[in-house]
Amino acid sequence: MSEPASKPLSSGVVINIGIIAVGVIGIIVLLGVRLLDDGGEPAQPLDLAVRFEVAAEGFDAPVLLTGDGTATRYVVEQRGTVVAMAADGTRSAEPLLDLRDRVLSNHERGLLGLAFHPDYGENGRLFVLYSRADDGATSISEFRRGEDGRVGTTERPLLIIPAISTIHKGGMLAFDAEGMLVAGIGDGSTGNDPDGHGQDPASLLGTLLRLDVDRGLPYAIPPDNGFADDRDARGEVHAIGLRNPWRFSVDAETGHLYIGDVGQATWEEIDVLAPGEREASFGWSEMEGLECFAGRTCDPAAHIAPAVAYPHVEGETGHCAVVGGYAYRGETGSLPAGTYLYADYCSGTVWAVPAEQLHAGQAEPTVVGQVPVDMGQVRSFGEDDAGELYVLTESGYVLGISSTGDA
Ligand SMILES: [Ca+2]
Repeated sequence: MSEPASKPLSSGVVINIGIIAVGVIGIIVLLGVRLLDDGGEPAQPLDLAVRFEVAAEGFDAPVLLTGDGTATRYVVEQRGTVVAMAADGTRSAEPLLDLRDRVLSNHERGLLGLAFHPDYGENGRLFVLYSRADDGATSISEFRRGEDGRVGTTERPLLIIPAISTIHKGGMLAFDAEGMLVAGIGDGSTGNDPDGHGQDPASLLGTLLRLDVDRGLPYAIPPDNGFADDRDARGEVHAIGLRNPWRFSVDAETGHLYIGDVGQATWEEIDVLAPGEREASFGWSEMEGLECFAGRTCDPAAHIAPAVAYPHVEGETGHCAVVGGYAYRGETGSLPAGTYLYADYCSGTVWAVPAEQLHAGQAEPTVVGQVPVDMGQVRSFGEDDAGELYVLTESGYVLGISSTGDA
Protein backbone atom coordinates (compact mmCIF):
# COMPACT_ATOMS: atom_id res chain seq x y z
CA MET A 1 0.00 0.00 0.00
CA SER A 2 1.32 3.43 -0.75
CA GLU A 3 1.86 5.82 2.10
CA PRO A 4 -0.89 8.31 2.76
CA ALA A 5 0.36 11.49 1.19
CA SER A 6 -0.52 14.48 3.28
CA LYS A 7 -1.06 16.66 0.27
CA PRO A 8 -0.54 15.16 -3.16
CA LEU A 9 -1.89 18.25 -4.86
CA SER A 10 0.76 20.65 -3.71
CA SER A 11 -0.03 24.29 -3.86
CA GLY A 12 3.29 25.20 -2.39
CA VAL A 13 2.13 26.46 0.96
CA VAL A 14 1.63 25.14 4.42
CA ILE A 15 -2.00 24.20 4.51
CA ASN A 16 -2.79 24.15 8.17
CA ILE A 17 -4.65 27.38 7.88
CA GLY A 18 -8.06 25.98 8.57
CA ILE A 19 -8.48 27.71 11.88
CA ILE A 20 -7.50 31.15 10.78
CA ALA A 21 -10.37 33.43 11.51
CA VAL A 22 -10.42 36.48 9.39
CA GLY A 23 -13.30 38.19 11.11
CA VAL A 24 -15.66 38.11 8.20
CA ILE A 25 -18.80 36.10 8.30
CA GLY A 26 -18.77 32.96 6.22
CA ILE A 27 -19.70 34.58 3.02
CA ILE A 28 -18.39 32.72 0.04
CA VAL A 29 -16.06 35.07 -1.69
CA LEU A 30 -16.67 34.82 -5.35
CA LEU A 31 -14.63 36.37 -8.02
CA GLY A 32 -15.45 36.05 -11.64
CA VAL A 33 -18.99 37.13 -10.98
CA ARG A 34 -19.80 40.01 -13.19
CA LEU A 35 -23.23 41.45 -13.00
CA LEU A 36 -25.06 41.62 -16.25
CA ASP A 37 -24.63 45.00 -17.80
CA ASP A 38 -27.72 44.71 -19.94
CA GLY A 39 -30.14 44.90 -17.06
CA GLY A 40 -30.66 41.12 -16.87
CA GLU A 41 -31.04 39.15 -13.68
CA PRO A 42 -27.92 38.06 -11.83
CA ALA A 43 -27.25 34.33 -11.72
CA GLN A 44 -29.11 32.52 -8.95
CA PRO A 45 -27.46 29.86 -6.79
CA LEU A 46 -28.86 26.32 -6.78
CA ASP A 47 -31.11 25.24 -3.94
CA LEU A 48 -29.43 21.89 -3.44
CA ALA A 49 -27.83 19.61 -0.88
CA VAL A 50 -26.26 16.23 -1.62
CA ARG A 51 -25.70 13.01 0.28
CA PHE A 52 -22.81 10.58 -0.09
CA GLU A 53 -23.31 6.82 0.07
CA VAL A 54 -20.57 4.21 0.01
CA ALA A 55 -20.66 2.56 -3.42
CA ALA A 56 -17.38 0.70 -2.97
CA GLU A 57 -14.36 0.67 -0.72
CA GLY A 58 -10.94 -0.86 -0.36
CA PHE A 59 -9.24 0.80 -3.30
CA ASP A 60 -5.61 1.87 -3.03
CA ALA A 61 -5.29 5.65 -3.48
CA PRO A 62 -7.94 5.92 -6.22
CA VAL A 63 -7.53 8.81 -8.65
CA LEU A 64 -10.32 8.25 -11.17
CA LEU A 65 -13.50 6.30 -11.89
CA THR A 66 -14.63 5.93 -15.47
CA GLY A 67 -16.72 3.66 -17.65
CA ASP A 68 -15.50 1.65 -20.62
CA GLY A 69 -18.63 2.24 -22.69
CA THR A 70 -20.08 -1.17 -21.78
CA ALA A 71 -21.42 -0.15 -18.35
CA THR A 72 -18.46 -1.60 -16.44
CA ARG A 73 -16.99 0.89 -13.97
CA TYR A 74 -13.24 1.00 -13.50
CA VAL A 75 -11.22 2.64 -10.75
CA VAL A 76 -7.68 3.84 -11.42
CA GLU A 77 -5.28 3.37 -8.51
CA GLN A 78 -2.30 5.69 -8.36
CA ARG A 79 0.19 2.85 -7.78
CA GLY A 80 -0.46 1.61 -11.33
CA THR A 81 -3.54 -0.59 -11.40
CA VAL A 82 -6.94 -0.35 -13.08
CA VAL A 83 -9.56 -2.39 -11.26
CA ALA A 84 -13.19 -3.12 -12.09
CA MET A 85 -15.84 -2.24 -9.55
CA ALA A 86 -18.56 -4.88 -9.48
CA ALA A 87 -22.22 -3.94 -9.26
CA ASP A 88 -22.26 -4.92 -5.58
CA GLY A 89 -19.37 -2.55 -4.89
CA THR A 90 -16.68 -5.14 -4.46
CA ARG A 91 -13.25 -4.64 -5.90
CA SER A 92 -12.48 -7.33 -8.47
CA ALA A 93 -9.55 -9.49 -7.60
CA GLU A 94 -7.85 -9.33 -11.00
CA PRO A 95 -6.92 -5.88 -12.29
CA LEU A 96 -7.77 -5.02 -15.87
CA LEU A 97 -4.33 -3.49 -16.16
CA ASP A 98 -1.32 -3.73 -13.83
CA LEU A 99 1.52 -1.33 -14.60
CA ARG A 100 3.23 -1.39 -11.21
CA ASP A 101 6.43 -2.60 -12.87
CA ARG A 102 6.80 0.70 -14.76
CA VAL A 103 4.95 3.35 -12.73
CA LEU A 104 6.69 5.67 -10.28
CA SER A 105 4.08 6.32 -7.61
CA ASN A 106 4.47 8.81 -4.79
CA HIS A 107 2.86 12.13 -3.91
CA GLU A 108 1.85 13.69 -7.24
CA ARG A 109 3.32 10.97 -9.44
CA GLY A 110 1.82 7.67 -10.46
CA LEU A 111 -0.82 6.32 -12.80
CA LEU A 112 -2.88 9.48 -13.03
CA GLY A 113 -5.12 9.22 -16.09
CA LEU A 114 -7.09 6.65 -18.09
CA ALA A 115 -9.39 7.07 -21.08
CA PHE A 116 -11.13 4.27 -22.92
CA HIS A 117 -11.38 4.86 -26.65
CA PRO A 118 -14.97 5.83 -27.62
CA ASP A 119 -15.09 2.56 -29.60
CA TYR A 120 -13.40 0.49 -26.89
CA GLY A 121 -16.14 -2.15 -27.06
CA GLU A 122 -15.06 -2.93 -30.64
CA ASN A 123 -11.38 -1.98 -30.82
CA GLY A 124 -10.17 -2.65 -27.26
CA ARG A 125 -7.98 0.49 -27.21
CA LEU A 126 -7.30 2.38 -23.99
CA PHE A 127 -4.94 5.18 -23.07
CA VAL A 128 -3.14 6.01 -19.86
CA LEU A 129 -0.99 8.80 -18.47
CA TYR A 130 1.62 7.84 -15.88
CA SER A 131 4.97 8.78 -14.36
CA ARG A 132 7.73 6.53 -15.70
CA ALA A 133 9.65 4.49 -13.14
CA ASP A 134 13.12 5.04 -14.59
CA ASP A 135 13.14 8.82 -14.94
CA GLY A 136 9.81 10.25 -13.75
CA ALA A 137 8.87 11.43 -17.22
CA THR A 138 5.18 11.63 -18.04
CA SER A 139 4.16 9.01 -20.58
CA ILE A 140 0.91 8.96 -22.52
CA SER A 141 0.61 5.41 -23.80
CA GLU A 142 -1.83 3.04 -25.47
CA PHE A 143 -2.71 -0.49 -24.42
CA ARG A 144 -5.01 -2.98 -26.11
CA ARG A 145 -7.41 -5.68 -25.05
CA GLY A 146 -6.49 -9.03 -26.55
CA GLU A 147 -8.68 -11.73 -28.01
CA ASP A 148 -8.85 -13.38 -24.59
CA GLY A 149 -10.59 -10.25 -23.27
CA ARG A 150 -7.61 -9.22 -21.15
CA VAL A 151 -5.58 -6.08 -21.63
CA GLY A 152 -1.98 -6.90 -22.40
CA THR A 153 1.00 -5.06 -20.95
CA THR A 154 2.53 -4.35 -24.35
CA GLU A 155 2.68 -0.60 -24.59
CA ARG A 156 2.63 1.90 -27.42
CA PRO A 157 4.05 5.21 -26.14
CA LEU A 158 2.48 8.20 -27.87
CA LEU A 159 4.16 11.10 -26.12
CA ILE A 160 6.88 11.39 -23.47
CA ILE A 161 7.19 14.63 -21.49
CA PRO A 162 10.47 14.90 -19.55
CA ALA A 163 10.21 15.76 -15.84
CA ILE A 164 11.67 19.03 -14.56
CA SER A 165 10.61 18.31 -10.95
CA THR A 166 8.63 15.72 -9.00
CA ILE A 167 5.32 17.60 -8.87
CA HIS A 168 2.70 19.51 -10.88
CA LYS A 169 2.03 16.71 -13.35
CA GLY A 170 -1.63 17.40 -14.09
CA GLY A 171 -2.56 13.92 -15.25
CA MET A 172 -6.14 13.79 -16.53
CA LEU A 173 -7.02 12.11 -19.83
CA ALA A 174 -10.40 12.16 -21.59
CA PHE A 175 -11.83 11.98 -25.06
CA ASP A 176 -13.64 15.17 -26.06
CA ALA A 177 -16.85 15.55 -28.04
CA GLU A 178 -14.92 15.30 -31.34
CA GLY A 179 -13.25 12.05 -30.31
CA MET A 180 -9.86 13.65 -29.69
CA LEU A 181 -7.74 12.57 -26.72
CA VAL A 182 -7.17 15.50 -24.34
CA ALA A 183 -4.48 15.51 -21.63
CA GLY A 184 -4.03 17.99 -18.79
CA ILE A 185 -0.33 18.71 -18.19
CA GLY A 186 0.95 20.72 -15.23
CA ASP A 187 3.71 23.33 -15.38
CA GLY A 188 6.09 20.73 -13.94
CA SER A 189 7.81 23.18 -11.63
CA THR A 190 8.16 23.05 -7.86
CA GLY A 191 6.44 26.43 -7.73
CA ASN A 192 6.16 29.81 -9.47
CA ASP A 193 6.77 28.43 -12.97
CA PRO A 194 10.22 30.06 -13.08
CA ASP A 195 10.88 29.10 -16.71
CA GLY A 196 7.60 30.53 -17.97
CA HIS A 197 6.20 27.32 -19.43
CA GLY A 198 2.66 28.39 -18.58
CA GLN A 199 2.52 31.08 -21.25
CA ASP A 200 4.72 29.35 -23.82
CA PRO A 201 2.77 27.43 -26.49
CA ALA A 202 6.07 25.94 -27.67
CA SER A 203 6.19 24.03 -24.37
CA LEU A 204 4.05 21.01 -23.57
CA LEU A 205 3.99 22.01 -19.88
CA GLY A 206 1.12 23.99 -18.38
CA THR A 207 -1.32 23.01 -21.13
CA LEU A 208 -4.17 20.99 -22.41
CA LEU A 209 -2.83 18.77 -25.18
CA ARG A 210 -5.14 17.31 -27.85
CA LEU A 211 -4.25 14.31 -30.01
CA ASP A 212 -5.99 12.47 -32.83
CA VAL A 213 -5.25 8.85 -31.98
CA ASP A 214 -7.20 7.49 -34.96
CA ARG A 215 -4.83 8.93 -37.55
CA GLY A 216 -1.07 9.16 -37.89
CA LEU A 217 1.71 7.44 -36.00
CA PRO A 218 2.01 7.80 -33.14
CA TYR A 219 -0.88 10.28 -33.53
CA ALA A 220 -2.00 13.19 -35.72
CA ILE A 221 -2.39 16.86 -34.83
CA PRO A 222 -6.06 17.86 -35.06
CA PRO A 223 -6.16 20.86 -37.42
CA ASP A 224 -8.64 22.63 -35.13
CA ASN A 225 -6.32 22.49 -32.12
CA GLY A 226 -6.18 25.82 -30.30
CA PHE A 227 -2.60 26.59 -31.32
CA ALA A 228 -2.42 24.60 -34.57
CA ASP A 229 -2.09 27.80 -36.62
CA ASP A 230 0.71 29.24 -34.49
CA ARG A 231 3.96 28.39 -36.28
CA ASP A 232 5.93 28.86 -33.08
CA ALA A 233 3.72 26.54 -31.04
CA ARG A 234 3.69 22.79 -30.58
CA GLY A 235 0.75 21.55 -32.61
CA GLU A 236 -0.43 19.32 -29.78
CA VAL A 237 -1.10 22.37 -27.61
CA HIS A 238 -4.81 23.11 -27.37
CA ALA A 239 -4.81 25.63 -24.48
CA ILE A 240 -2.14 27.24 -22.29
CA GLY A 241 -1.87 29.06 -18.98
CA LEU A 242 -2.57 26.15 -16.63
CA ARG A 243 -0.63 25.48 -13.44
CA ASN A 244 -1.71 22.02 -12.39
CA PRO A 245 -4.88 20.84 -14.13
CA TRP A 246 -5.24 17.76 -11.92
CA ARG A 247 -8.80 16.86 -13.02
CA PHE A 248 -10.89 18.13 -15.91
CA SER A 249 -14.03 16.78 -17.53
CA VAL A 250 -15.95 16.97 -20.79
CA ASP A 251 -19.61 17.98 -20.63
CA ALA A 252 -21.36 15.01 -22.27
CA GLU A 253 -24.12 17.29 -23.56
CA THR A 254 -22.37 20.51 -24.61
CA GLY A 255 -18.75 19.52 -25.17
CA HIS A 256 -17.38 22.20 -22.82
CA LEU A 257 -14.25 21.31 -20.87
CA TYR A 258 -14.32 22.13 -17.14
CA ILE A 259 -10.83 22.34 -15.71
CA GLY A 260 -9.96 22.36 -12.04
CA ASP A 261 -6.62 24.19 -12.02
CA VAL A 262 -4.81 23.86 -8.70
CA GLY A 263 -3.51 27.22 -7.56
CA GLN A 264 -0.42 28.22 -5.70
CA ALA A 265 -0.76 30.24 -2.52
CA THR A 266 -4.02 32.10 -2.78
CA TRP A 267 -6.63 31.03 -5.34
CA GLU A 268 -8.20 27.84 -6.64
CA GLU A 269 -10.15 27.97 -9.87
CA ILE A 270 -12.48 26.27 -12.34
CA ASP A 271 -11.74 27.20 -15.95
CA VAL A 272 -14.04 26.60 -18.89
CA LEU A 273 -12.94 25.88 -22.45
CA ALA A 274 -15.83 26.32 -24.88
CA PRO A 275 -15.96 24.16 -28.03
CA GLY A 276 -14.13 25.88 -30.88
CA GLU A 277 -12.24 28.34 -28.67
CA ARG A 278 -8.83 29.12 -30.22
CA GLU A 279 -5.56 30.16 -28.57
CA ALA A 280 -7.05 29.98 -25.10
CA SER A 281 -4.86 31.03 -22.17
CA PHE A 282 -6.06 30.53 -18.61
CA GLY A 283 -3.57 33.00 -17.19
CA TRP A 284 -0.84 31.08 -15.34
CA SER A 285 1.80 32.15 -14.52
CA GLU A 286 1.05 35.78 -15.25
CA MET A 287 -2.12 35.39 -13.23
CA GLU A 288 -3.45 33.31 -10.36
CA GLY A 289 -7.23 33.52 -10.20
CA LEU A 290 -8.19 37.06 -11.15
CA GLU A 291 -4.99 38.64 -9.84
CA CYS A 292 -1.60 39.29 -11.37
CA PHE A 293 0.53 36.54 -9.82
CA ALA A 294 3.20 37.59 -7.33
CA GLY A 295 3.43 41.10 -8.65
CA ARG A 296 4.11 40.02 -12.21
CA THR A 297 2.99 42.16 -15.11
CA CYS A 298 -0.24 40.82 -16.51
CA ASP A 299 -2.89 41.72 -19.03
CA PRO A 300 -6.17 40.19 -17.82
CA ALA A 301 -7.77 40.78 -21.23
CA ALA A 302 -5.27 38.36 -22.78
CA HIS A 303 -6.55 35.45 -20.69
CA ILE A 304 -9.81 33.62 -20.07
CA ALA A 305 -10.86 34.46 -16.53
CA PRO A 306 -11.77 31.60 -14.24
CA ALA A 307 -15.50 30.81 -14.15
CA VAL A 308 -15.08 30.23 -10.43
CA ALA A 309 -12.28 31.29 -8.12
CA TYR A 310 -12.22 30.62 -4.38
CA PRO A 311 -9.60 31.67 -1.86
CA HIS A 312 -7.57 29.42 0.42
CA VAL A 313 -9.17 31.01 3.46
CA GLU A 314 -12.95 31.32 3.70
CA GLY A 315 -14.13 32.31 7.14
CA GLU A 316 -12.86 29.55 9.39
CA THR A 317 -12.38 27.05 6.58
CA GLY A 318 -9.03 26.38 4.95
CA HIS A 319 -8.88 25.17 1.37
CA CYS A 320 -5.77 24.15 -0.57
CA ALA A 321 -6.37 22.44 -3.91
CA VAL A 322 -9.36 22.28 -6.21
CA VAL A 323 -10.59 18.91 -7.46
CA GLY A 324 -12.52 19.45 -10.67
CA GLY A 325 -15.64 17.34 -11.13
CA TYR A 326 -18.35 16.74 -13.71
CA ALA A 327 -21.59 18.22 -14.96
CA TYR A 328 -24.39 15.76 -14.21
CA ARG A 329 -25.91 14.41 -17.43
CA GLY A 330 -27.32 11.14 -16.13
CA GLU A 331 -30.89 10.01 -16.62
CA THR A 332 -31.91 8.85 -13.14
CA GLY A 333 -32.20 12.39 -11.82
CA SER A 334 -29.92 11.74 -8.86
CA LEU A 335 -28.86 15.37 -9.32
CA PRO A 336 -30.47 18.24 -11.23
CA ALA A 337 -29.57 18.10 -14.93
CA GLY A 338 -26.47 20.10 -15.78
CA THR A 339 -25.26 20.47 -12.19
CA TYR A 340 -21.47 20.77 -12.10
CA LEU A 341 -19.78 19.52 -8.91
CA TYR A 342 -16.29 20.26 -7.64
CA ALA A 343 -14.50 19.97 -4.30
CA ASP A 344 -11.47 21.02 -2.32
CA TYR A 345 -8.89 18.42 -1.38
CA CYS A 346 -8.13 19.80 2.08
CA SER A 347 -11.53 20.92 3.33
CA GLY A 348 -13.71 18.26 1.70
CA THR A 349 -16.20 20.98 0.78
CA VAL A 350 -18.29 20.09 -2.27
CA TRP A 351 -19.83 22.85 -4.36
CA ALA A 352 -22.36 22.83 -7.18
CA VAL A 353 -23.02 25.33 -9.93
CA PRO A 354 -25.28 25.10 -13.00
CA ALA A 355 -23.24 24.42 -16.13
CA GLU A 356 -24.91 27.29 -17.98
CA GLN A 357 -23.60 29.68 -15.33
CA LEU A 358 -20.08 28.35 -15.97
CA HIS A 359 -20.57 28.93 -19.69
CA ALA A 360 -21.76 32.49 -19.08
CA GLY A 361 -18.93 33.29 -16.67
CA GLN A 362 -21.44 34.31 -14.02
CA ALA A 363 -21.17 31.48 -11.57
CA GLU A 364 -22.90 31.47 -8.18
CA PRO A 365 -21.72 28.20 -6.61
CA THR A 366 -23.49 26.66 -3.63
CA VAL A 367 -21.88 24.57 -0.91
CA VAL A 368 -23.91 21.37 -1.24
CA GLY A 369 -22.06 18.93 0.96
CA GLN A 370 -19.06 17.92 3.00
CA VAL A 371 -17.25 14.63 2.49
CA PRO A 372 -16.97 13.07 5.97
CA VAL A 373 -13.47 13.58 7.35
CA ASP A 374 -13.21 9.93 8.42
CA MET A 375 -13.59 8.82 4.80
CA GLY A 376 -10.43 10.61 3.75
CA GLN A 377 -9.62 13.61 1.64
CA VAL A 378 -11.23 14.10 -1.77
CA ARG A 379 -8.90 13.01 -4.55
CA SER A 380 -11.18 12.92 -7.53
CA PHE A 381 -14.65 12.58 -8.93
CA GLY A 382 -15.83 9.93 -11.35
CA GLU A 383 -18.53 9.54 -13.98
CA ASP A 384 -19.86 6.17 -15.12
CA ASP A 385 -21.39 5.23 -18.45
CA ALA A 386 -24.86 6.12 -17.18
CA GLY A 387 -23.65 9.59 -16.24
CA GLU A 388 -23.86 8.98 -12.48
CA LEU A 389 -21.26 10.80 -10.41
CA TYR A 390 -18.95 9.62 -7.63
CA VAL A 391 -16.38 11.01 -5.19
CA LEU A 392 -13.15 9.09 -4.60
CA THR A 393 -11.23 9.54 -1.38
CA GLU A 394 -7.72 9.13 -0.05
CA SER A 395 -8.90 6.24 2.13
CA GLY A 396 -10.10 4.23 -0.85
CA TYR A 397 -13.82 4.94 -0.78
CA VAL A 398 -16.00 5.38 -3.83
CA LEU A 399 -19.00 7.44 -2.76
CA GLY A 400 -22.16 7.79 -4.82
CA ILE A 401 -23.64 11.30 -4.89
CA SER A 402 -27.30 12.22 -4.99
CA SER A 403 -29.57 15.06 -4.06
CA THR A 404 -31.06 14.87 -0.57
CA GLY A 405 -34.27 16.08 -2.17
CA ASP A 406 -34.96 18.43 0.71
CA ALA A 407 -32.49 21.22 0.22
CA1 LIG B 1 -5.88 30.80 -14.25
